[in-house]
Amino acid sequence: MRAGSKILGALALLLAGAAHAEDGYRLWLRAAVATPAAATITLRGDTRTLALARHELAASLPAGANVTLATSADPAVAALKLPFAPLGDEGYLIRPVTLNGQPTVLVAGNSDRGALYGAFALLRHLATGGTLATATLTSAPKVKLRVLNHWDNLDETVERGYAGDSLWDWWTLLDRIDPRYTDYARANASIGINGTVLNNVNAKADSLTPRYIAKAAALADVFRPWGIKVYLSARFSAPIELGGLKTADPRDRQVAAWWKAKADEIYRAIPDFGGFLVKANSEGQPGPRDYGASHADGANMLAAAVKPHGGIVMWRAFVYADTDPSDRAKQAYTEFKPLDGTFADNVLVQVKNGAIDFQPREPFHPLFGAMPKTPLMMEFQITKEYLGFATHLAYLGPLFQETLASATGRGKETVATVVDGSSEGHRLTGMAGVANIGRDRDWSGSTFNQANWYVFGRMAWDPTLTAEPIAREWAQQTFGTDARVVDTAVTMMMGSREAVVDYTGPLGLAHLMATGHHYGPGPWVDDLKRPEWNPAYYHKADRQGIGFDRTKSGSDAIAQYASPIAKRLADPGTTPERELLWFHHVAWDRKMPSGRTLWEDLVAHYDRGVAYVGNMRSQWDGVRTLVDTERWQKTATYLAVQEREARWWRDASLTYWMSLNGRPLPASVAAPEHDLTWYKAVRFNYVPGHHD
Ligand code: BDP
Repeated sequence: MRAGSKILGALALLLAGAAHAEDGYRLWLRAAVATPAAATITLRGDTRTLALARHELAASLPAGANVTLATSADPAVAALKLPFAPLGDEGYLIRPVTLNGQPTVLVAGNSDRGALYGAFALLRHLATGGTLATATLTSAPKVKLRVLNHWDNLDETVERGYAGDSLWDWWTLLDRIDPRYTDYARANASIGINGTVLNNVNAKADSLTPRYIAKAAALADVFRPWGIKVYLSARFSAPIELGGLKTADPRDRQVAAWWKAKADEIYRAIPDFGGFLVKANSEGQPGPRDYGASHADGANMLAAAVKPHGGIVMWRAFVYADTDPSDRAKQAYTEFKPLDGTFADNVLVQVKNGAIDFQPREPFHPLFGAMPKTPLMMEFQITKEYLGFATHLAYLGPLFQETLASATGRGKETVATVVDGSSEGHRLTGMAGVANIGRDRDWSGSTFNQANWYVFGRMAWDPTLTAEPIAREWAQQTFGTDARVVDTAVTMMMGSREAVVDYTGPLGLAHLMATGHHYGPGPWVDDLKRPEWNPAYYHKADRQGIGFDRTKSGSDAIAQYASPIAKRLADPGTTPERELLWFHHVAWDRKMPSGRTLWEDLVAHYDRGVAYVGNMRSQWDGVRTLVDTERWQKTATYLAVQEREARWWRDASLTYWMSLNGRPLPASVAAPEHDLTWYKAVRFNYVPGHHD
């Protein structure tokens, strides 16, 4: 190579480095001092996890800091008689102490994982304006299993994924361990996530073959020191597909023996394998109901297979059938509630936050609180299938908080106290989030989407945390502590989910998006083969009114809630306005608390949603010079997309509602840009996240 081209090569590398410098790869883990190693970090103990914790601290602690990483088993630490008991397996304690005559900040847990979480907590404390002198922190997770669900396929596509291909390069795995696997584990550990389901709930049996078990084991080896266990989605018919059996009936001895042998095989490769996640008898997936057996029969058979190894089964309650003519919102409860008390003690039933499907707003799922003898695991969707994919800015903290804080109507119980087990004294507890992570450089498709991964982890650790402070700590770690940027980001984020509700389905409307890929509006769709796949099924709009009557005169879904809640929901006047059309069919002319008619209010919501996005754009413009160019620009571009699409949603929806109700728009409201035929004709192919 000639000298000139060498220099050019070096320059290209440098530029590539610079181009990558602020591309979002580093997520919220950006704090790093100019002179690492200037701090004194003492390790009391010799594990890989403690070494990782030291490495984290070494990269970020200010010069002169003196920190000790330890577990409570260390004799010198034990001698301090600190309150370790309440920390459990994974909690941490941070405080200034004197150890061996030296002042130091102790970061410790009962396990090395606790110490690792403590190290990240200390860094978070420092990155959000705290000092070492004020570093007195204690925390233990309220939820035991804090798990990401990857809907990743073996062909490396991601169902409902909007951040590129799967992070798992299944094809090269085992030979090649992508450094991103480590970076992924590190990011998860920093927010307390301790499990990951590697493959799609719409599972292929191939994931359970020796070839793929070996690949999963390679990932488990990378994740283990970060405190993360691997789980697999299991296809219920695998004994037929892989084992050559004639049936997958869970009551069949050979079937149970096949699963037991399969579990033994997995545990030989992955000794700390977490267990199975199962989607059964839902949207065409096989399951025990195919044989007249119950969901509990299926779950318990798998649970018996993993039990000797300490594994668990997460059995999803997301079921609805085209053979069942009842309200889709009722079906999971109808099927699962009678099974309460029949599940093995290593089974969790995983319930989506709402009774339909991850809509921008749903009332909390009536199963929460209704199955006291069964640990119910929360399932949130972090990927924004219904909230604008990766391009729309929608911070999900308020959605998660709204669900978790919902009172179930049984004494002081809330969804959070059901999920964290405190209501019924369950020790096995869990929260799952459908991941928004892919191979994009910024992991989640946009900088602000990273906040949804972040807030999921933080709320899984403690479901009583609230959205705003988490948004703030995320923004401080992601953009730096300049208050102008942080305040702007937090203000934008906090109203952003409500804006999506406003421009896609205000006042309790839901499931109005286009078919299959779910991109954009399609409230007029009414010709799909399953009734409950049609938006028209959900809004039931006609000339007189709009909304789904779920009271006694309708599907009576409200009877699935505890009586104080059911009572409140029985009357449109006492139903929270934001859920009105979820529970009631309401006349367009109904007088609303605002003094306007329902129709006028509906229009106002659509307009408010669009205006909010416009506002976010101008707020973001205001911090242009304060945020690095690459992240600023991508966000600005996506906000422009969002504004265009918010208007599209608003215009298409209003045009359609007007075609049904024959009402004019209120005075001074902007007319939709096109007519209904135009909106109906809009078609898209090759939409991300949809691979049919
Ligand atoms: C829906 C998705 C579909 C998933 C399903 C599920 O559209 O892709 O397979 O939920 O959760 O939200 O099983």
